[in-house]
Amino acid sequence: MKTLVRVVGAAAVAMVLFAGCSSPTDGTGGSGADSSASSSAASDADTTINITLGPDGKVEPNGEKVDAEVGDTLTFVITSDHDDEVHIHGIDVEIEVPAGETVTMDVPLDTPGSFEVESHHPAKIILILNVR
Ligand SMILES: [Cu+2]
Repeated sequence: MKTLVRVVGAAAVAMVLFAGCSSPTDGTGGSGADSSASSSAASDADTTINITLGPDGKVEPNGEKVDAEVGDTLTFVITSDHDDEVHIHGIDVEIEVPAGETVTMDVPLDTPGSFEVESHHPAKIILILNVR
């Protein structure tokens, strides 16, 4: 038992050190394993996603699916006619959008999965991000 505890402790230290030189916020344990072999470096990894919030609680886009790949960076350009937030579930990015302003934010994708992007006022699904 004591030996086991010591081993676990050492592993935890190693993970902290490793995390220190990459992203401190991922914590998903990666799995992945395959990392899609060749990856064929699909030229432009950057995609711009334009989002409009309002008027009358409408959102644009409105529930569309967006395919992306791990390693892509999505540039969100968000305009709202009211104070709102755009929340990317799973990635836990929350973008504050003040009334009448346009906010631009780059979101690097480092985790595969399906993530809902939603507004909060009102709560609507803007798009669904499928990251592979
Ligand atoms: Cu949310």
